[in-house]
Amino acid sequence: MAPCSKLTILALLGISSAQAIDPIVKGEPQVLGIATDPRLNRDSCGSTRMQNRTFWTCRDTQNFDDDGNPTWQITSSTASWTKLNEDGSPLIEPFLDGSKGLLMSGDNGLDNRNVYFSLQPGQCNNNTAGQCGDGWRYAIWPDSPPMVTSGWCFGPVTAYTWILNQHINKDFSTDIDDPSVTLYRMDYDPGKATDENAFPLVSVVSGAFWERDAIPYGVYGNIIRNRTAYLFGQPSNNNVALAKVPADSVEDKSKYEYWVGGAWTNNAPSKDDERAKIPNASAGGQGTYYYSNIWKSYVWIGQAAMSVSAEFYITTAPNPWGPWAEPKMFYSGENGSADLSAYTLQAHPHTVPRGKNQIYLSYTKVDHKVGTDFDVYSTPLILVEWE
Ligand SMILES: *[C@@H]1O[C@H](CO)[C@@H](O)[C@H](O)[C@H]1NC(C)=O
Ligand SMILES: *[C@@H]1O[C@H](CO)[C@@H](O)[C@H](O)[C@H]1NC(C)=O
Ligand SMILES: *[C@@H]1O[C@H](CO)[C@@H](O)[C@H](O)[C@H]1NC(C)=O
Ligand SMILES: *[C@@H]1O[C@H](CO)[C@@H](O)[C@H](O)[C@H]1NC(C)=O
Ligand SMILES: CC(=O)N[C@H]1CO[C@H](CO)[C@@H](O)[C@@H]1O
Repeated sequence: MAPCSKLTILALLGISSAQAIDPIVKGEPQVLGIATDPRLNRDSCGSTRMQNRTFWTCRDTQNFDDDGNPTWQITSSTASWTKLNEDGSPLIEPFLDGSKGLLMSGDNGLDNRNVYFSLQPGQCNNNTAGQCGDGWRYAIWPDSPPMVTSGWCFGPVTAYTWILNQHINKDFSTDIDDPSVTLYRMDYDPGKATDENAFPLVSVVSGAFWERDAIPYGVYGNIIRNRTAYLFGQPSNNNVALAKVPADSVEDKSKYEYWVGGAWTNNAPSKDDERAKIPNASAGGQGTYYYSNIWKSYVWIGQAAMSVSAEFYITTAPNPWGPWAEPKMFYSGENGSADLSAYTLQAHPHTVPRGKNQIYLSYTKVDHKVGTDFDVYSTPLILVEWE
């Protein structure tokens, strides 16, 4: 399939103007099936496009045993590839069991045991889960998909992900509310790749790109437009703040600017600075930021704060810094049967064919496997049409 059109390039350059819009769902959203690597039980997948394929990163991953039960060993992050149709939409295939969905593939190492985003020294990296042996673990979990900063259409691809150096107890409580943040870089050259199952190589740019108690810009979401990376951060007080940096200078902290009190400044605000807060920039939970070419609008889609159900919210804005509209609920998906029934609500804007007023959604659905002690995780994929 053709990786890029002239319109894509114009959109990346940010030539068109922007506006806020009022999204209305057209008809009944369609559940297309699940996105799955049938070998794996895992959660919290997000996706980005790398030229002619979709690249996914996910959180905690277990293998299934022969009875279809998850095995004990946890790997804190893994990756996957999926295929696209000629028009850029996800390739939905029939599966052997009669269902259908999006087949995720790729090599997560021997017995799927490679941690994709490496655990750093001091993060109990003697095991793939970051378990420290006393109920505590370093949960090195991506909150948003990799941000591609070059190679959108051809040539080598560079991408980045910021991850909180999160230290949590069994009950998810933490001893550090706002941990430091590791910046990971991914490098991949589709034209030169000889093994289609190999993933982009990951390296650590900095284990503390944002220091402890700083605003974790980039962790909560990102948008690339006009060769600028807009990076959203949400510290533990739940305020959403914004920074920007030229897309080719992500690793250079001196190039960052911060949105404070309605203007850009070179001085990073403190996490509790109310002037850095962007009202209504999300509904509070995990989600996805993007720029919609058809709406000419910035969009956030995701979950409400403290929710564990598959209720999708949306808000839009003419600029990344707002004003953002009041978030509204637009779709309620099937909840899982487990207590933590649904989370990691995501949008997949890069798979919307040119000219279509649509969005693809996914979430982590958690079901209790009847007659066992196990929870199983799935990733339903939904297509929404807009008026
Ligand atoms: C990993 O290291 C931690 C911290 O040193 C230790 O408590 C834990 O028992 C180790 N785990 C394994 C599986 O060796
Ligand atoms: C994607 O493009 C590469 C060349 O850049 C090619 O080798 C590969 O077969 C293509 N894959 C798909 C799924 O179209
Ligand atoms: C794109 O960036 C350039 C240079 O930073 C700036 O002058 C221009 O106003 C920006 N365009 C838009 C649409 O934001
Ligand atoms: C999912 O759970 C929420 C919260 O309990 C509920 O409001 C919603 O109706 C449920 N969705 C479906 C499709 O049952
Ligand atoms: C849902 C939500 O957060 N709404 C807020 C949008 O912004 C205005 C102005 O700050 C608030 O009053 C709303 O509560």
